[in-house]
Amino acid sequence: MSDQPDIVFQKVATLAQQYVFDENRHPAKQAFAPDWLSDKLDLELPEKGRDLDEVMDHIGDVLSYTPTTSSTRFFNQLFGGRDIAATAAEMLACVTNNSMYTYKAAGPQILIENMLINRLCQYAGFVTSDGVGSGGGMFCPGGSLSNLTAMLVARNETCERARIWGLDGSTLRVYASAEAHYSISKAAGMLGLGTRNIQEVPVDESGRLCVDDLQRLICDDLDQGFVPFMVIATAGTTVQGAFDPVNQIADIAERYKLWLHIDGAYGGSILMSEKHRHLLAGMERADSLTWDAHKMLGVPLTCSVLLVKNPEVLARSLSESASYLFQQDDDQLNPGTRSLQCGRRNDAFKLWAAWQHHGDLGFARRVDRLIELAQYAADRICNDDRMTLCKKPESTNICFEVCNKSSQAICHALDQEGRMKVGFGIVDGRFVIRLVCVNPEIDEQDLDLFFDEVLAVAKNMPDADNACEVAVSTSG
Ligand code: ABU
Repeated sequence: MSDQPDIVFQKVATLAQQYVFDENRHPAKQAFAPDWLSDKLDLELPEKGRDLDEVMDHIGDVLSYTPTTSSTRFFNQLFGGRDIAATAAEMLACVTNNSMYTYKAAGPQILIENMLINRLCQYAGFVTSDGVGSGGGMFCPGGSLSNLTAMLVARNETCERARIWGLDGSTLRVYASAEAHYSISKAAGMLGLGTRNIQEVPVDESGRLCVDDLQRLICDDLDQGFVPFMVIATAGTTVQGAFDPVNQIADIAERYKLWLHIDGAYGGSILMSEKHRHLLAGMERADSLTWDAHKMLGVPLTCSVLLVKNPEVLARSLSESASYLFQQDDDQLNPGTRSLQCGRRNDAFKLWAAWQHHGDLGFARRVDRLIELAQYAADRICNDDRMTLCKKPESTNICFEVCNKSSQAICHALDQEGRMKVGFGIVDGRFVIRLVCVNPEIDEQDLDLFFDEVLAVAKNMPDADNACEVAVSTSG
């Protein structure tokens, strides 16, 4: 094959079409052992380069064994489906290969990114009192990095010397629910806060942070000389999809002057739904919000944004001079002055393309539909005495058990047999199957099929108890 881009791009289009065609025919792939797959695919790096034809064939082989995460049988993670407009833009963003640090290097892509941040801030209620201006933000490579950036900014705004001189010896404390995402603890380790200084606040029976416990923990910490500086509310917890009560948490944050961050990596998109945005009531009182468009909005991974109410805080924590890079245009057009990264891929273009295609109304419909599907799944479980629903779902995750059968074993068997991918979590000290309704391409028949498959593999399994020995945090 010639190295001519047009010929290669034709081949890419053929491979993409083939992948989607196969995905429709075989929506789930058998899980092969890593060793077997390494041998089968010959993944070794050659010393002498191969002809491009051969490379493309090799790429095709790898694709044929790559899990189909956009299919109607993928329920394993908090993303799913394939938004075609966003996928097209993502592919083209690779072709243009801009780095999003300067206007000089990315041109209109920076204008698109700034506009998206502005619109998302409007949804979050991060607007100035005159309603004209808005907060700021930054696209980050995933929700974990958005959360990390929020915690960095909050730390530096509280402890002004920290960026220049390091922490001053005071023991800063962060509060987040026991169901918060593991990135919070990870970030505390990276930021010199210490993982032990994340105070795990107990949750209620729905998996929502208990505000009374938050208040109690803060008072105890103050009595002991700790310095509370940040509280993180989760909007859509990883396992149960629960929404912490933002307004009540905001009351406490205001009382103790804590930075209020909302980890809406999963559930932030609910802000686009008139019908369900009440789940985030009080959002506008927060200081920052993590919002992953690659979850409920279906944009290809990764498309995460950190929004901040005060647009200046990101630069205060992250701006450095680099005369070789920032050579023209004002900082507003040079996002590298307020980003964790230097080289930064363009994650905005695909969201912009999806927004062009669906509009606000289409995104709202998408969110509403996901919640409708989750309700259908919950009803199915309630109406079948072979299964038990753990909790009434608050949003799009449904946690359930098949009576007397191991949730872990069911999930493994479904994967091994190539029937579907679904994961398990822990709720109230029990292993449960976590069904995630995040792909709007799925319909009621697909969910019926899901339960048929679950019950079919469960039927042949020995009885087991899902109780887990250690009551561990269910997050992550
Ligand atoms: N943000 C990470 C989500 C992982 C999961 O789907 O469980």
